[in-house]
Amino acid sequence: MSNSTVPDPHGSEAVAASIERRWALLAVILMASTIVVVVFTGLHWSMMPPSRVETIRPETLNVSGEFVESNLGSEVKPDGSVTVRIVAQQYSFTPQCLLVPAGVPITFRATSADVVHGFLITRTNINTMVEPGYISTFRSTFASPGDHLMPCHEYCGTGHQGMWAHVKVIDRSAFMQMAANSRRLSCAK
Ligand SMILES: [Cu+2]
Repeated sequence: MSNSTVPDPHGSEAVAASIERRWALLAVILMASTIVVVVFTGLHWSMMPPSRVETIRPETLNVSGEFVESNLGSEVKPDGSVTVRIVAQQYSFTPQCLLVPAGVPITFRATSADVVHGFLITRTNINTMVEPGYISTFRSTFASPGDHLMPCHEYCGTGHQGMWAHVKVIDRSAFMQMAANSRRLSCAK
C-alpha cells in the first residue's frame, strides 16, 4: 500500500516485508519437512518403486498366460520361495484369500483386469498400485503367522469400499505340506 513518492509515516512497508519474510520462511520449512518425512519413511519402511515394468494384455488375462484362474494363488518355486499371483477386478481380488507361509521370501505378482486398483496388506510395508496392462511385482517376507486384511486403496468405482481380500500367514511346514498336494494354494472358499 506504499507510494514511492510519499514517505510512509506508519512504516507499513517494513511491516509488510517482515510478514512476507515470515510466510516465505514458513513455506520453506513446510517443504523441507515434507522432504524429510518422505525420505525418512522411504528409508525406514524400505519403500521402493516397482523394480521393473512388465506389460500384459488385460483383455486376455482369463484366456491364456500367467494369470489364468487355475494359475492364481501361491506356488512354491524349486528354490523354496513362494510366488503369489493375484488379479484385481471391479470389485474383488482373485483369490479372495491368500495363503502364504511365514519366514519364506514371497514374490507377489498382481495385475488388473479392468481399471486401476491398488492394495496394501495391513501391518506390513506391502503397498502397491495394480494397473491394467502392467504386472506389479514385489518381494516380502512375513515374520510370523497371522491374519491380515488386504483392502483396495485406489478408488475404482461405486463398489470400491467392498473390495478387499484376506491374507492368512501360516506356519512354514504346514504350508509346505499342503503345497505337496496342490499345485496352487489359496484359502478362498
Ligand atoms: Cu479396486
